[in-house]
Amino acid sequence: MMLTVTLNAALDLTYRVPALVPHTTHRVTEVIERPGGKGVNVARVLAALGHEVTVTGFAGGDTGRVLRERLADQPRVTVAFAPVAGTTRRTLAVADAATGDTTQLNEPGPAVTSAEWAAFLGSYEQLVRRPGTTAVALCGSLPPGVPVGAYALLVRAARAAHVPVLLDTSGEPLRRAVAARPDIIKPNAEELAELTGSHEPARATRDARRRGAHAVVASLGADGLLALTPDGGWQARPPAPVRGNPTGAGDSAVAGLLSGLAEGLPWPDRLARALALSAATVAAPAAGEFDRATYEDLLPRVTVTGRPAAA
Ligand code: TA6
Repeated sequence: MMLTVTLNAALDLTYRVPALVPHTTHRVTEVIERPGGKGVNVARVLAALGHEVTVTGFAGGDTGRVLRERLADQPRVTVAFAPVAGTTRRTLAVADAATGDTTQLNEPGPAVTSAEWAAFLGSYEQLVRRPGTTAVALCGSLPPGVPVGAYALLVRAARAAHVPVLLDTSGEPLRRAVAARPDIIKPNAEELAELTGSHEPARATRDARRRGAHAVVASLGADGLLALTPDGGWQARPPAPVRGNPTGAGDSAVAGLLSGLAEGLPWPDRLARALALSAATVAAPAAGEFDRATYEDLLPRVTVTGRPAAA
């Protein structure tokens, strides 16, 4: 059983328009509504891969109710959100069919009180210590009211319970939590540069490890995934770019890394899976989903170069 934490869950809405032109009215040609927020997307991909997964975080108000109901319908997903008096946010992705570009608009999320945060912490400690929890993923932005050191606390609790923990966030919450020594972080190039001050990915991944992360997997868009781990360093590259909606591609990479970790795959295989899943999500209509045919086609064609650490 894996656990994903989405403190700022969302109901994700995607509008497809023929071409996005500022200052004009658009006729939407397709509307997609899905449970979202990064950890929720990770959970949906893990479940589609056949893993049992529990989702936690906060859910409240009408959108929170819809989120719980939709997720409860998903096979292999157990819903364990903590309540919040405020209303779970919505996000809007506007997909421009002409260019293939997506414009993302994310609400800030509900204000979380200190009592709600304390109640969540108690339930998280229980979930992470539950026998059979194989890994935990901490994903996404923090809603207002949640302390900036939240992920550092959650990383420490997972490590105290001897459960491997993967962190996918940005900014100050990432900087503080890296010092708590997560097993894996998965920043994109921008988040890694913000953390380390270096725009050179090889140097920045080394720096992020020095700051405390055991393994760093940087997602570099068309350049694939760059990993620096205690077992060695590798780069996974896609055979060709995939066109489509990139929203949620990083979440699917996290699901690939986590499932590979839980199955005991060696790092190169984990990276190949993460990259193929990420590209297969670009080929799918929404975050938290992937095109299985694209995944199966790409997986054997991902190139992984690098080497294990010297013994
Ligand atoms: O990665 C895509 C996505 O997970 C969307 O589904 C949306 O809910 C958003 O990102 C949330 O990201 P944030 O950083 O605002 O927590």
